[in-house]
Amino acid sequence: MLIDEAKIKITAGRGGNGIVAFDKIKMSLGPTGGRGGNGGSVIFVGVEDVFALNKFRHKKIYLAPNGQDGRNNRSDGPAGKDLILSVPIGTVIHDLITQKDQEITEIGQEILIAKGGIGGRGNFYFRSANNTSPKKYEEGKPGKKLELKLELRLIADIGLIGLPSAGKSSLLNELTAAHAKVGEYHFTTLEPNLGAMGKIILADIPGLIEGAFQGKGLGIKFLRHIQRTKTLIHCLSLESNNLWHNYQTIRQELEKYNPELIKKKELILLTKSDLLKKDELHKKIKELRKKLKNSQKILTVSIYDWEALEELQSIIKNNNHSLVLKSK
Ligand SMILES: Nc1nc2c(ncn2[C@@H]2O[C@H](COP(=O)(O)OP(=O)(O)OP(=O)(O)O)[C@@H](O)[C@H]2O)c(=O)[nH]1
Ligand SMILES: [Mg+2]
Repeated sequence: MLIDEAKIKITAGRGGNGIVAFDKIKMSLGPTGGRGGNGGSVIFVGVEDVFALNKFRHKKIYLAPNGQDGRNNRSDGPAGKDLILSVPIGTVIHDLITQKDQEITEIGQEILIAKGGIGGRGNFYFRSANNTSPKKYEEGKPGKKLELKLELRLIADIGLIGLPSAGKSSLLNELTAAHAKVGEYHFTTLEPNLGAMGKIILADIPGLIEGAFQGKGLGIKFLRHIQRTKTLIHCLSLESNNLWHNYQTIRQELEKYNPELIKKKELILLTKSDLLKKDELHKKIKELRKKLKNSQKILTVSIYDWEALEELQSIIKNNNHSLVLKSK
């Protein structure tokens, strides 16, 4: 199961206290109390593994270790170790109190999200000409505490969308080395699948239906994964006798979710062309073209038609020079 959203609480470590100490042999040599170590910080780091949010499903509270108190002989207490939490690239870290968002977009990228508290100074640091035996020290400061929502927005170049059973997963499997589950029944795909065509990442999004926006079917929560794609491949099964209606159904759900989605570059892909005779196919394309703006690109494909699959692959490649992932 792909966990793409998690709420967690994190607390950075507290700084250790400074201490009061004096040279034991000769009191007159003065103060020697060291500084407390800094508390550990909480740091997020980007990784390729899209399942990296799964660990937050059960464990919700994360504490970085505290710094230790200062030591005698002017020694500082050891600092608390930073707590490193790995999250998939494409994770938005949302601060639930300040509403501020930060994003992890690259593998290895680090974001210091909660800084550990500073250790307090020991009495060694308070010595002066007037006071050669100070008993003053500072307490360590608390680490930052945050409530966060982590939200994964897959970084795919291309999103495959459409009604259930339009053939999205079958296509993903043909175009990439993915092994997405394919089934005759609706809603075979319950979570987005990813596949790579060279450096181009394709996301197969679970089927949408009319009313998905209100939670019908699997709802629209997976649409967040195509917010960053530049191109959508809208799959329409040629089994249907009303392609235009099917097309509009999906477009409306996209628009209700985010009007920006329907401004994305779109390729209309008529799937399962092997099920129709040539004249039937042409009739359906003609009908659809009448309703669409002329500029709209329509392509037909079947998973049993190698030529069409190759053409689709080359169109995707040629249209995606600017979409190639930086981190790949
Ligand atoms: N004849 C024919 N059948 C196809 C083709 N592509 C997919 N199918 C069949 O259509 C059915 C649905 O395919 P899927 O790939 O699971 O469809 P999907 O769009 O991923 O469906 P959901 O995950 O439920 O949204 C399966 O029985 C496939 O074998 C095709 O090109 N030709
Ligand atoms: Mg599917």
